[in-house]
Amino acid sequence: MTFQANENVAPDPKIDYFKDENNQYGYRSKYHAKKGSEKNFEFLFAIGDIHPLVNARVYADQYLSALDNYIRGTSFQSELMASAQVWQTFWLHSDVKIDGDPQIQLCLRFNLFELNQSAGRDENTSIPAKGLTGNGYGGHFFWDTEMFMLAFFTYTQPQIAKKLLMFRYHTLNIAKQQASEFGLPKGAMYAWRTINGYESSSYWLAGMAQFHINADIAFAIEQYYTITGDDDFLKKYGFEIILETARFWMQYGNFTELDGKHVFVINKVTGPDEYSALVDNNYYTNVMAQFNLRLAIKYAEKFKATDITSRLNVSDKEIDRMKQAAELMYLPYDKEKNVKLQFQDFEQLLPMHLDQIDQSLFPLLLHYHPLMLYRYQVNKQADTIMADILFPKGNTKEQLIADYDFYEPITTHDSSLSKAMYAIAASRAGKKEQSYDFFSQAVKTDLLDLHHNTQNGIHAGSLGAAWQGVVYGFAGVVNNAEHFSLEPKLPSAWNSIKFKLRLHNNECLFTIYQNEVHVELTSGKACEVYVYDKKVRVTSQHVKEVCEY
Ligand code: IFM
Repeated sequence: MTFQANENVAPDPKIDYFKDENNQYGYRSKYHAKKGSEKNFEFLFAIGDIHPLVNARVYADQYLSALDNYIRGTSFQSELMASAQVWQTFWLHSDVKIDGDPQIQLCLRFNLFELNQSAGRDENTSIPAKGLTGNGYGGHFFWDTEMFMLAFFTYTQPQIAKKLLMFRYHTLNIAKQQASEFGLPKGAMYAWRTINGYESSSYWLAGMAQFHINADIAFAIEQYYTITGDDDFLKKYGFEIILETARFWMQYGNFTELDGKHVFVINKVTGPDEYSALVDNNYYTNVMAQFNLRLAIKYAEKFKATDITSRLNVSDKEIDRMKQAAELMYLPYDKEKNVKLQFQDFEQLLPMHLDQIDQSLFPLLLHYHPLMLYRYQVNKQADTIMADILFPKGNTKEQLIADYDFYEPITTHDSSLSKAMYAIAASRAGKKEQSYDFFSQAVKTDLLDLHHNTQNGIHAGSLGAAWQGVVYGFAGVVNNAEHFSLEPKLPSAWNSIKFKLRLHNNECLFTIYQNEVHVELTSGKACEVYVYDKKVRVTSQHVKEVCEY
């Protein structure tokens, strides 16, 4: 869509059109307003994208006539008040207050503001990786939405989370078409980067091959369902996506013999880390695919013999195959080091000593050819560590520490999505100072332009990841739990963190101090909150319960 604003209806010769140093087009026009004077502006919109979800001509007509009617019936003052109201409601439910760190507080609020601004709300759009602030990544949507930003919406404004997931539902047919054109008879293959459902990666090796996007979407649906209990969504839309993405893994992966065992493998994929590509059995991808398959199995059993499973042609035989694949999923692991391997042959790659590389050569992607980087044990961003964060159950603290100590020294954090994830992992591993350092760099990414490229747009995923850093990291909220469950580890310099979260029909206000958690029910009837192994029950609204830890 192009947009233009003219003064006084007729194009004004005084308007100064320009192209700035970042190749962005714009115009300036100065207007000296005298108190009490009036000025008219005309806004022109041109919508010209070919979008399978939107008929541009119909959309433009409808949009412009609705806008026209709307503008005639409103005034600047009433718009200002309505906007203030929207933002007041937003902050009431979604603010995070940090007592004891004003700079981080400012950055965090900036991040939450940008997240809220950027989220699509019409089911035909998601959240671009650069929000609505720049033309970096061509306005495309990635896994950034489901894995880094959506949790914030799901826990605080689930109605927006649902709209974002509906974008994936409306593009499911395109994902199925892509799988079929690719040569897979069944399943859905979501685009790694897209604006309209179709794959837009130009560099398929590091783009399209990031098939984990399929399981990331399934993961986000499960998170939405666990937190909201929205049965209607699951039955009508969510299960179908979970099933079709699970079918993709059954087509792309295969059973084989490896190290003397019968296993299910997923070869030739690119994991989250973009300093490696087209690998066999990426740990993150396989563990997410396993989760995706188990979700499909769980809900196929829940909906067995209903019109839902018959509409989707689910058979017992298909579900049995999925069970075998999930059970036999190959997860590369070095027994001696007690470390999960990023992918099957990761240890055969050359070592890279990041501390011996000159600082001027970072980010490495701007100084080395990808094929050079792919030969080394070096990470652009959190990869296996993400799996540890998402699936903490069954992982001992020793295992987490072993993974952290293995991957942290070889990670450059050249992707802005990395540091907040390492902040969470460090917090859980008991490395308080490192956790705070990583978090504070993640949260300041855009306001302080730490990657020196905010002129191309904010790093929306990083903004959402910073929220996770506070909530999952320092407050220690256990993600996807059926009850509120917290294991706080507050930075020493902070007095408290305060935020609200929703779970089903309850909303609670949590205030976390160094040794106490205060909980207040702000809407709903009653709920249980676990703080480490202690349980408190909140039964009346606005009555504070205190739990020491
Ligand atoms: O999705 C990310 C990816 O993980 C790293 N490169 C940038 C993409 C868009 O933010």
